[in-house]
Amino acid sequence: MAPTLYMSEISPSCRAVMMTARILGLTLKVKKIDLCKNEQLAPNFVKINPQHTIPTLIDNGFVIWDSHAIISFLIGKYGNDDELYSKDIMERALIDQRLHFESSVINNFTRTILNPMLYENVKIDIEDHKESIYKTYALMEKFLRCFPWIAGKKLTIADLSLIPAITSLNVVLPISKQDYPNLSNWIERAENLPCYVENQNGLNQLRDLLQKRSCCCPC
Ligand SMILES: N[C@@H](CCC(=O)N[C@@H](CS)C(=O)NCC(=O)O)C(=O)O
Repeated sequence: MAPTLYMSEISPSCRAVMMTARILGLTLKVKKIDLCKNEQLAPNFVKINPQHTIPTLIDNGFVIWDSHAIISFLIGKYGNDDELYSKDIMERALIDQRLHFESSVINNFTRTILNPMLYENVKIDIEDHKESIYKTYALMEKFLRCFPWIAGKKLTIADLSLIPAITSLNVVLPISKQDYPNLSNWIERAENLPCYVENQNGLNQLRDLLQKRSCCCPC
C-alpha cells in the first residue's frame, strides 16, 4: 500500500519529501492539510502527530514526522542504493550536518518569517531580517565553494532538503547572482533536475499567497 503523506505544497519541508519520493519513483497517497485553516489542529490529525506539523508520513502503520527524518526513512526503505544518502561514515556525516543546518538555521527563518506571513497574515519587515539571511546565503556560498552540490560532488538528500527552503527564502529576499554565484548556480542546477517539478508548484503557490497577503487579503 502507498504511504500516506499529510502535506501542503506551500510548505518547503513537504516539498523536500515530494522531491525525494519523485526521485525514488514512489507513489504517495497525499492528504492535504490547509495551514491557513488550521487543519493541522484537527483532533484526528493531532492524534496522529501530537506536534501537529506537516509533513507527516504513515507507512504501513508506522508514523513519522519531520521532513529530515522522513526523507532518510524513505531512502532507507525504498532506495535501491545509497546514492542519495551515502553509507560511507564521513560522507554521511557531512550530509547529516547539512540536514541539521537546514533544520536549525534555515528552518528558523521559515518558522519566524515565512510561516507567520503565510498563515497568520502577520506583516513582517524583511529589512529586519536581511542581515541574518544574507549571512546565511554567504555561508552556503562557502559550502558550495568546491563542489556542485551542498554535500559534495553528488546530489544528496541534503540538497533535497535545502532546495525548497532556500528557493522559498529567495522569494522574500532574492539571491543576487553577482553576490552569491555558487548559490545561484546551485539553484539553477536544481531547477534542471526532473524532480524539481515537485518544488515549482508549491513555490508558485507560496509566491501567490505572499502577493495576496501584501494586498491585505484576509485568509
Ligand atoms: N522541522 C520540521 C518543520 C515542520 C513544520 O514546522 N511545519 C510547519 C509548516 S512549514 C507546520 O506544520 N506548522 C504547523 C504547526 O506547527 O502547527 C520539518 O522539517 O518537517
